[in-house]
Amino acid sequence: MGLNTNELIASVFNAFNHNCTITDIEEFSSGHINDTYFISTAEGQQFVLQRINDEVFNNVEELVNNKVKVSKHLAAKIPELDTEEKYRRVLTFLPAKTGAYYYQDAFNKYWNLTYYIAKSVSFDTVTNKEIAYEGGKLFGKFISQTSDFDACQLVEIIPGFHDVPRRLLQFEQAKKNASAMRLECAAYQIEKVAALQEEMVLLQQLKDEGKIPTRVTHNDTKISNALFDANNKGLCVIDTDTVMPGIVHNDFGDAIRTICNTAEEDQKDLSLVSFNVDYYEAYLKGFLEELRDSLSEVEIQFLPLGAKTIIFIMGLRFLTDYLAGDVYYKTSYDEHNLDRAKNQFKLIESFEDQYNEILKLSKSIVKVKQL
Ligand code: GN1
Ligand code: MG
Repeated sequence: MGLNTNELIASVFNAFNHNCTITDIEEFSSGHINDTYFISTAEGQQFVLQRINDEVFNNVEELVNNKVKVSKHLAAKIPELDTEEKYRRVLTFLPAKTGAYYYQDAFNKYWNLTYYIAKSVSFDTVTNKEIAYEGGKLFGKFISQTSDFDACQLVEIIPGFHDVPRRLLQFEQAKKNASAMRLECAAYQIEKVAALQEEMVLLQQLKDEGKIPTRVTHNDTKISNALFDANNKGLCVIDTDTVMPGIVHNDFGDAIRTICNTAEEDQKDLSLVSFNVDYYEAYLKGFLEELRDSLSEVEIQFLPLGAKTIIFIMGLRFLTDYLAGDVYYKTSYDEHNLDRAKNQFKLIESFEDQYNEILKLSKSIVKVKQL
C-alpha cells in the first residue's frame, strides 16, 4: 500500500471520535465489496475502518443508519455485561467528530469505524460440527433478538436483494449483452439456471402472498461473518451492511451455503465441493434452539428450500456478474466469477443428491414441535 493511501486512512481515522493515536494499518482482503482496514493504536485499542462501496450501496447514509440502529437494539439486550464484553458481543460503531456515524472524505467516499472484536476467530470453511452448531445458535439469536425491532424502521438498502424473479431479470439482461466467449464458457451453468428457476421462485411467491412473514434479517450470514471466541463459542455477528427486512430463509440459507460447503466458495477443483449433511443437521439444531418457538410451521417447513434457493441466488449472481464483465464483485483473475458460479452450482447438485435426507431432518423437527 502506498504512502498516500496510508495518509488518507490515517486522516479518515482521525476524523472519528476517539482519543487514540494510530500506529499501524493493515488491509483485510476477504470482502467482495467494501475496503476494510485493521487499525492499531498506541493505546492498544484496535479498530476496523471501512470504506463503503457507494456503487453497490447508493444510499450509504441510510445503510449506516440501519446498522447503527440494529447494533444499539442488540446492545440494549445485554445490559448485564460490562462495556468491554458488550463490545465483543455486538458490533459497535463510533461517531465521527461531526456527530454522524460515517465520515465523508475529500473524494466524497464514505467510511465507518467500529471497535475490533478482540480475541476472536472466524472461519471461511467449517471443519467440525461444533462450529456449525454454534454458528446456528449465533445467527438464530440475531433473528430472535431483533424480532421485537420493527423491520419497517429499516431501509431496504438493496431492493430485491434476494428476490429470485428480479435476479433472473438481471441475469437475462446480462446474457443479452454478454460476449460470445463468456456465453460459451458459462453454457453449462446457464442451462442449470433454466432447469432450476421454476422451483427457485417459490419462496418469493410465498413471501409476496404473505405466507412467510417479513422479519429483520442480516442477509449476509456467510460463516466468515460470525466471530467465535477462543473456545469456539459464538461471539458476535459482523458485517451488518445488508441488515434489512427479509425472510428467515435468507439467513438460514446463506449460513448453510457456506457452512456445508466442504470447500471455499471460489474453489476451482469441483471434486472438493460437496454438501455436508452432518453440518446441516448441527446448524439446524443450533438455529432452532434459539428460534423454534417464534417460527411458524411454514417457515420451518421451507428451510431446506431456503438453503437451496440461497445457493442458487449466489450462483446466479456470480454468473450474472461474469456475463456482465465483472462489474459488481471484486475479482482477482478473469474467470473468478465463473469459478464461483461453477462452485455454487456444483454445491446445488450435491445438495440435490442428498435432498431426501435433508427433508427428513426438517420433518422430524416439525413433528417434535407438534408434540
Ligand atoms: C458479498 O462483501 P461481502 O463478502 O461481505 C455480497 C453478498 C454475497 C457475498 C458472497 C452487498 O458480501 O451478498 O453473499 O459477497 N454482498 C453484497 O461471498 O452484494
Ligand atoms: Mg457483506
